[in-house]
Amino acid sequence: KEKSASNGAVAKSAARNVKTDYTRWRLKDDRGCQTWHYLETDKEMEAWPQSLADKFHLGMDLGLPDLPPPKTPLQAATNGLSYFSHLQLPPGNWACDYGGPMFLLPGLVITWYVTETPIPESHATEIKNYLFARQHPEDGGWGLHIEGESTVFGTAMNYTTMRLLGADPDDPRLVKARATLWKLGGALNGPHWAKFWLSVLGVLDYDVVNPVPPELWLLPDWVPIAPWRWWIHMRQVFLPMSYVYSRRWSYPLNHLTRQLRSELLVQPFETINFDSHRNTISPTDNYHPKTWILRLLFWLLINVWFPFIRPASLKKRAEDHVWWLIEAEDENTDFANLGPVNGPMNTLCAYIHSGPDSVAFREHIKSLPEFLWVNKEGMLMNGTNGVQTWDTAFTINAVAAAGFCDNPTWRPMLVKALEFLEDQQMDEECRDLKACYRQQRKGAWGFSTKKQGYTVSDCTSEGLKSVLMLQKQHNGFPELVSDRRCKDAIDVVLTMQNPSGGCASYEPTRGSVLLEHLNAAEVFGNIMIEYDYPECTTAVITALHMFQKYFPEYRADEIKAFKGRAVEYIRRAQRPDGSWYGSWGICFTYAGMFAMESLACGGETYANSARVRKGCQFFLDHQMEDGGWGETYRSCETSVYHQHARSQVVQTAWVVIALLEAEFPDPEPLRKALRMIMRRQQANGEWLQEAIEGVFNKSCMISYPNYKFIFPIKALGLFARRFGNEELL
Ligand code: LAN
Repeated sequence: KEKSASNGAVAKSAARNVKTDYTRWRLKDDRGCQTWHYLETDKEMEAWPQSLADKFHLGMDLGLPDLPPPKTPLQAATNGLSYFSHLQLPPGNWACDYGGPMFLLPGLVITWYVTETPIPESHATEIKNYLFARQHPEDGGWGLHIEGESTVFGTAMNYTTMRLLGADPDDPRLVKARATLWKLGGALNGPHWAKFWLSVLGVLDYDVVNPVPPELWLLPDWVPIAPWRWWIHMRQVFLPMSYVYSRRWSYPLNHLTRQLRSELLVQPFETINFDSHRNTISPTDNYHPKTWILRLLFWLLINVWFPFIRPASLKKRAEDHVWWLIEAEDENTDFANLGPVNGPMNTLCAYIHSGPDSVAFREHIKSLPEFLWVNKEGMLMNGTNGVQTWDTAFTINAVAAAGFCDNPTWRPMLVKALEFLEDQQMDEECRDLKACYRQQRKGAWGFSTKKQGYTVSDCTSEGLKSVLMLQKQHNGFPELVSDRRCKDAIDVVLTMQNPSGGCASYEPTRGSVLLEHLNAAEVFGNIMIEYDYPECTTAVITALHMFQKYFPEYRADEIKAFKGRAVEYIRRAQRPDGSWYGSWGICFTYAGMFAMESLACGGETYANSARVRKGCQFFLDHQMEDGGWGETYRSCETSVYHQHARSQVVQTAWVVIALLEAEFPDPEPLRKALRMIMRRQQANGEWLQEAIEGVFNKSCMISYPNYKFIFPIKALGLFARRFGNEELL
């Protein structure tokens, strides 16, 4: 089946392997809505010069001068901030490459392809470049995320993406990818989401897709498995997926998709019994194997419910209701949508339901580029439409911790950041809040933008904290966010506590943990419901704590009770070895930092708490030779601390912050850690990218490139304020 690549093919693919002219890319930031533009003409280039931030994100030299070599922690923090301040964008926020997951671009490119949306040459070229750059050199495959080993999901989907964008199947890199895919059993061994997208494309048959019945949305709310109880990302993906599945919509077969059938499958398409492959999956992809209950449910749906019981009228009602919910999501997010999976899927639904000329479809096509990002390797898809509010709030927090807020040098930067946060606070509820199962949002901040409009417990808390830090803790900042709006934020936060005392991400937990038995996605863990997270809970505790200082009267009893229960949850969440498991950053070093902050808020420190001492000991036991800390993403997958071969600047900063929050008395281990952080700093103040920092759903990693600035600055600053700004180097 395989043709060996002739030299001709190599030459051909090398010729195709062009790069765009990187001096022509620009990042536009319109109130946080970030899009990359490729300027075609010199006139445009003149009118819109490339900024330092553009150059930084594109991996170009900024030409910034060397700074005076730092000797003290505050000098190092100043140099770091001086570099980082150049990356602030005009509306006041910071942006970054928010890549990591390798299953996002395929959904977007398949959607573009099947809706026959023209793809700009610049984009097609750089997406291919990115995927080539991220192909594993040993086997030519792709994983679930950039650091993960090759999987069917990653390899089948990104291979397909390459082909849709015009890559040559004889290109030796594609030949290699194919060989790996076949070794893993081909596309039939892919997880649910791969089978879904490839059926949409017309490369697989819908019989291979485990059922996604839209009628689940008609279940009364009291039913324990009703979708409104699921974690928001699952139900908002399930929603459009159920619509497309129910319509069994697929793209008409053409030459390319026929070719893809033979490239992705290890046996001829015509000979395959697709239904018998619904549950086949490669071990590389099977992080969360399906339960027998789920398999039984699927079997009953396929063999009993769909063919014999379900009336056509019910199918129609379900589809209509699902479409109503999709429209509501589109309107409530101004077509930004919750995330990078339901964004393209809702686009496809608009196309199927209302056609290529509909307003909805066209608005979607305009919004989708907000997920795209350009870095030195090419174009990728971000995990959200940006990290605007989150990184901006954290930056203010770090600058404040370092005691830099009163320094006039940083004033304009901080005022801009405050202006951004002011602009991004949500000021009205969404339409049909109850019927769409949405959480209260007036007064909230989200992770990315107000336009996306989803409340997140810790983003609201971090947003509020940074506003209070500037407006209340320091003089001379404009009062942009009124007291009323601060109270609105607290009103939202007060809706977010679980009976356990902990806080989840977007909403309080709505369903039983037993729902995890219905996790059909295979590649992720803990996706079906919200859980308590030490990270989110801490952000809430610290926000309430700070708020009470300035508004001691407002809902005082509720806040006190909330805080007490939340700190109690943090205590309970500590594991016997003294650590806390992190769900959004890698991993124990991340959660430990938050937990220590919570305990400090509850008055517990090294001097008076065995719990805190145990937490500190856990960290000390893992300090590396060079003074740093480093753990790999395996910690997240396995819930066991996995030491990295090399210490990591970001994780080291997290631990330093944790130990300082704990009031760990001995400065020596901290000095050692900070020396390591200072030695890694470049002469221009920058820190270089190291291993990936973030995670979701236990198995998928995601980049937080700004953390390498934010957390070292905070750690250096906090140390100096506690132990003095002594010379460390
Ligand atoms: C995020 C990013 C931010 C993150 C924090 C605020 C850090 C966290 O404390 C709460 C949860 C939240 C908001 C979060 C949830 C899940 C997201 C949106 C992501 C990890 C970014 C990408 C991920 C999303 C689910 C990716 C799409 C994948 C699916 C499985 C649908």
